[in-house]
Amino acid sequence: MNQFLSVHDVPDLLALVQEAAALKQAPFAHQDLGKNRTLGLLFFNTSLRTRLSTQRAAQNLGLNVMVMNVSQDSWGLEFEDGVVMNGTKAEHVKEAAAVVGQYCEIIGVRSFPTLTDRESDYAETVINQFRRYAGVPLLSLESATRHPLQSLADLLTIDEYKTTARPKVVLTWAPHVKALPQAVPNSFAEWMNAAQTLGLVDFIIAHPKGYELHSDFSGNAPVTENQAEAFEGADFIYAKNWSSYREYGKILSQDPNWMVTPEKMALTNQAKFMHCLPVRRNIVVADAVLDSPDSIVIQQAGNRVWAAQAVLKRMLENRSSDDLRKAAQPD
Ligand code: AN0
Ligand code: CP
Repeated sequence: MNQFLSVHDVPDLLALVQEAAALKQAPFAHQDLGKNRTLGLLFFNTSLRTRLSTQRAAQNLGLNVMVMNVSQDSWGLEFEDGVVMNGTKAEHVKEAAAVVGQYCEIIGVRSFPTLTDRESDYAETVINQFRRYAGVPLLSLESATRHPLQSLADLLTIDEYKTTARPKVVLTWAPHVKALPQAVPNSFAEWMNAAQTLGLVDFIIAHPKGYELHSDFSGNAPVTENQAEAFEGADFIYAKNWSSYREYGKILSQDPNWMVTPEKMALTNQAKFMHCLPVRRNIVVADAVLDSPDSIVIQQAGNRVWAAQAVLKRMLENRSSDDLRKAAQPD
């Protein structure tokens, strides 16, 4: 695997989920794979799970890890080509990414969207510039429009907790006090649509008017504005807030009626409750749901280790450090 930026980088979805499940059973089976090689993790935004689970995954493979909060500790980066750099940005990504690529065999980048410039966010300017200039394989730690390590962990979790061969999975919008990216729901939808094609799930999306995701991500999934109807017979409820794509980055509703409550969970087929975390209690989901035995958010977050480990293993295996550099040459 030369890069992991979306589900499109995964040739065999089921095999990758099975790989993650196998690593969970035998975390240290490939401890030599990362020997004398280094993973660099660059964070433009805050993180708890992604930062720690990816480090843990790397350690399990014997990789060295370097982590940097680039927006705080490094030079301000310019991402546009051909600009006169007479503003506040001290360094161009062209040099910065290439330099980090000299120190690491794989680079991971977390960079949230601006939520103001839709065109630049959906062009994935930041992650694509790293991809162009890093010279080594790139791992998304959540980009402007996607969070693939989260989605892989989500699919592994659904596979572990399903009680029927083809569970009904509901992605439901929920209220929030801040405008949040579409990355998690975009990515979840993209992965669930791929899983549905393989006959693994039945996937449906519920959100209030105006919260439609870009059709590249929602695909052919049924969409309803009736949350209660979506919950009927559901096996998994995946809650997430996101801001509007259409009225880009805007909060159109904070309707508390969309919070996930025990009354709504009672409509389901004793569904498991999922959320990528961090979650705001009693805004997105009621305490009684999050604290119930049907909530699997902690197990879901735990699975981030195996998702990251499976991806790092696929990037490293059967390749020398030179091979990794050659494979990452942009097309
Ligand atoms: C981020 C988001 O919604 O994309 C990160 C989630 C993993 N969440 C917040 O900013 C609260
Ligand atoms: N779910 C997730 O990616 O969490 P962090 O933002 O804490 O990494």
